[in-house]
Amino acid sequence: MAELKCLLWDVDGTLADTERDGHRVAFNLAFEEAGMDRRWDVPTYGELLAVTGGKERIKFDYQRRDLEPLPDEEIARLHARKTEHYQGLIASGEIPLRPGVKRLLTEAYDAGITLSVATTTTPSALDALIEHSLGSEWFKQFAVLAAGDIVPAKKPAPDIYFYAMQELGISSDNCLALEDSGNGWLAAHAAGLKCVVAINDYTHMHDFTGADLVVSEFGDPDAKNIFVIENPLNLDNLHHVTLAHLKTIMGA
Ligand code: XBP
Ligand code: MG
Repeated sequence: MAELKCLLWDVDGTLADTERDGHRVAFNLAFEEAGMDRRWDVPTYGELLAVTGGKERIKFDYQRRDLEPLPDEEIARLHARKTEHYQGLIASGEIPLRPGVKRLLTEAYDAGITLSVATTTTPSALDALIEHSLGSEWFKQFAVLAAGDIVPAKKPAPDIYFYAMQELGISSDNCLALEDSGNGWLAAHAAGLKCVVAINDYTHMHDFTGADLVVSEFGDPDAKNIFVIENPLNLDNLHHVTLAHLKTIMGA
């Protein structure tokens, strides 16, 4: 029976709802500062989330409007400023962790489960979220922070998961991924991982067929019940998601 030894966490949309009020706003501040008239409203940004990675997303926005592409160096400059704005927004403390995230992280860490991150976002954006939303003591509680351009192919490619597992020296038989989006689920699945999905406003219409559990959020014991969207293993007591649930999924 496969034993749960490691949790691989996605970041954006999973640890915190960073996209609408964090990344999106930061892109727009960078566009404004650069004198561009482009602004990404909430629905438009939802469409652009089809492409992961901020630089790739800017490029995609030009492609899909049949505009002449921006040079890569200009995209890189814009994106660097976007990341600085994002760090400022995160430092202001306006984007909390999602319900149940800190509880589940703590429960797993205390039980000796290795914690790691596998994300598309830029390392300095991830660092800001850990420092301001979780607390800097968490830097040493994650064994590996796999992020951004360290692999050339971003999610839905499985590469960032393969990279994290290689760094950890662990196989997919002993890891479970936590995700929020269709691209994240596809990446985890292609890496051979079991996967629990906590949806959000941008991802609730995505296709999660085959995921091991799909819920509205991880939830907390003293809060309202979570919504269970897909529960193919018929897990019970899903008032909130616990480490025991994750272990059952791993062993199934
Ligand atoms: C997150 C992303 C990232 C962020 C923006 O996807 O796609 O690109 O939207 O971050 P996932 P950067 O949650 O699947 O990792 O601008 O730093 O790329
Ligand atoms: Mg995500």
